[in-house]
Amino acid sequence: NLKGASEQEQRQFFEKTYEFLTDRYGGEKNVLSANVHNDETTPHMHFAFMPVVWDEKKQREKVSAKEVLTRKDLRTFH
Ligand SMILES: [Mn+2]
Repeated sequence: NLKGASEQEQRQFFEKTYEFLTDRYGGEKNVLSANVHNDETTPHMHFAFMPVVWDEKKQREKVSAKEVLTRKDLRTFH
């Protein structure tokens, strides 16, 4: 739990989390915002991104939350 962590540890945790999510969802071009909230019960991050996938047929990227946020994605998310 982050409550017992020092400020520096929390910072490192959120930086790692940001890197992980950014990497997982296609790089910084797809990141809309990332904000850490400390004013609620537990420190947490809000991470907003564009769900982009490669469209094989059209040979270009497309936006599809349905294809990015699959059951498998959520299951393997830790
Ligand atoms: Mn919040």
